[in-house]
Amino acid sequence: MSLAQQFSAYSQWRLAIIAATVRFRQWLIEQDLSDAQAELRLSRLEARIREDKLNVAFVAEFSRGKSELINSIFFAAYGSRVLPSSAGRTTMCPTELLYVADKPPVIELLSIQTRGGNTSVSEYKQSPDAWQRIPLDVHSAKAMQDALRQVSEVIRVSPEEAASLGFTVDETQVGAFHVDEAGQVEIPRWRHAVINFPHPLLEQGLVILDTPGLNAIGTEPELTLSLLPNAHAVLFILAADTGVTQSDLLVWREHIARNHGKRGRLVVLNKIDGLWDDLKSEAEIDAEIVRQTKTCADILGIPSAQIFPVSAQKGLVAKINQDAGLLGKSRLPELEAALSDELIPAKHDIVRDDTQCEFGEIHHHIRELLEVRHSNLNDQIAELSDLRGKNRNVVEYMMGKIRVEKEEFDAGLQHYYAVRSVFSTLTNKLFAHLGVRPLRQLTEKTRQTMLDANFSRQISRAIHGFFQEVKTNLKKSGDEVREIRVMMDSVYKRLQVEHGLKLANPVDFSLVIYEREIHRLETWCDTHLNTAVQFMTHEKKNIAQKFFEEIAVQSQKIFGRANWDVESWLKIIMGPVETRVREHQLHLKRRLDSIERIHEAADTLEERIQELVSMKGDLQQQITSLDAIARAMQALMRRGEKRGADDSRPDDTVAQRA
Ligand SMILES: Nc1nc2c(ncn2[C@@H]2O[C@H](COP(=O)(O)OP(=O)(O)OP(=O)(O)O)[C@@H](O)[C@H]2O)c(=O)[nH]1
Ligand SMILES: [Mg+2]
Repeated sequence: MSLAQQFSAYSQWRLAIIAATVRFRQWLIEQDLSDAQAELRLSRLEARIREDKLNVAFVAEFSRGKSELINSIFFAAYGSRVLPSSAGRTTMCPTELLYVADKPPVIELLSIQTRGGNTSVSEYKQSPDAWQRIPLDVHSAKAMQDALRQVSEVIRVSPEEAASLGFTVDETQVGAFHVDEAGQVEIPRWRHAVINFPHPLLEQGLVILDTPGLNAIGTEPELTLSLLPNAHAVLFILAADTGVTQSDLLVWREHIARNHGKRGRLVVLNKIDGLWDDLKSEAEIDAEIVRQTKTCADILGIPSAQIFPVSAQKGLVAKINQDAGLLGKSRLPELEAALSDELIPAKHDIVRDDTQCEFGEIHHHIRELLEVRHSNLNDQIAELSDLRGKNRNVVEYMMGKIRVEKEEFDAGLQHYYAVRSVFSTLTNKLFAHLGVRPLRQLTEKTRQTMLDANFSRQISRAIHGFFQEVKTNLKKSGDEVREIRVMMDSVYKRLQVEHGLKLANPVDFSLVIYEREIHRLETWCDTHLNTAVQFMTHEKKNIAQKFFEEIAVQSQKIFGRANWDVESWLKIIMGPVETRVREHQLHLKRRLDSIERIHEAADTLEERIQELVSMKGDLQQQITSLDAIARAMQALMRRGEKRGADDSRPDDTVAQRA
């Protein structure tokens, strides 16, 4: 199956899960079983799956054929080159190709002058006004090419301005950013481009990142700290005509080998058509490709099998002309297969784990509630059945007994209210460390220290201090999480011992993944920033500040996610207690009501028992439906597990069975 087919099958599977989630939510509402917690968790799950993105980045030195490879893998159906690809430097700024449905097809461009300030691209993404917009006419290949040519635009500025924008101006005539005869330096016109493009794969959540070669990667914090490390797959491209040059090796070591383990990393040896030779036999050509692949593998320090030799250009031509022979020779299908093998199963796992966790817990919670109701009804039926043939005195005695039980339970609730107040004190303490506001204050303080700094040591110290405090806050939050957990443990136990309300143990929560992400940012700073600012100049201070801004944005994101998770966890551990207490209160009230009505002879005993039996029937029906929903969801999960997602029918069994 081609990448496009696999991806689309995966998307269908994802849609089926969303549909099942929506139906489950509706069912809960119809059955009057929904509560704020279930509603919140299911709607968040649905939003997460819906917005789920798959990021693929193409990284290499200039002219290795990144853009051509993107054209041949994703855009051949347009019958021509969509992204500009030509000899020399072509893609001048990092370019993201994606699709957001509520925007028209458009290219959004951020001017290179914005690099003069400290605001990072991530931050600019929050302010749409900063971007220039060029509408995209997707029905005309020619118009589209013209518009997309923007990513190759350059401007000429003075050497001083180029330096102030972070370009290393070369004294010689050969460097990438050199001074020409007129004393000017040619630099990219744009800092970043985002192309909103209704391509079928992009519509399904694929995001493609094309990067410019050269040192652009090293100077854009968003690329280094966010876009590349967060990509689900990174393709590193070499070219057969150049082999592995020093600068290829630098890009590989700095940005790929370090950040990306084997998973999600693909190395491509492009332009193998350069080795095709009519005077050589096929076997000789193949042997030459094997030899070149091995050389590259040795230099990069990876096995030959991890390198995919292809011809992006011939692959594109073959697809456009529907020439199967040439396509085979281009070896593009092998690369596509490897890419989808990297991407799709990893994606499946993430979506499946997330769904299983959220759906599983809500299902468990509701199932438990229904079982409690069921057993309460049984008790009540037994209680009333025992009264058959008994006289008024016995009824009175029973009434008194239930009243006492109810009073005792209500009195016991005082303890529960006290616990609630401790719980909110502890959570307030937790958010004082984990909240985004304290982080914002810390960021501001660090920013100010950096601005005032005159020596590189001060900058290093400011950044070090920032990370120390962030880590301390995370650690303290972890301690508070544990404290809350211990307290809830005792609440759960007490409810069981004193009132016989059985609850499964409160779930655990850990902040380890967030600690790890902060650690990644810190390690990066330790290895890059500290050496970069060793001898401080104005430009270096500027670079350090820009990187710090990106670190601040990334840290905010990490803390934002941690907050979100903690909030859900707090609801998850407190929710069942609230439900059970409420349910038990209702149960006692119902028991008392029925017996009072029987006592006043407003209802006969038999009528009341009949009513309870019919309620039990309804409840059993609900349990059966819920089990069917769970089975259907399990089947849907298994479908994603076993066959990849090759079954593309949306699942409708959930609704039918429910
Ligand atoms: N012979 C041959 N040429 C190729 C192949 N792929 C790309 N090229 C050529 O290599 C040149 C550079 O290709 P691009 O796609 O612009 O390379 P890039 O990596 O995007 O380069 P920058 O955008 O400058 O960073 C163009 O002239 C392409 O036509 C290939 O498979 N075979
Ligand atoms: Mg390019």
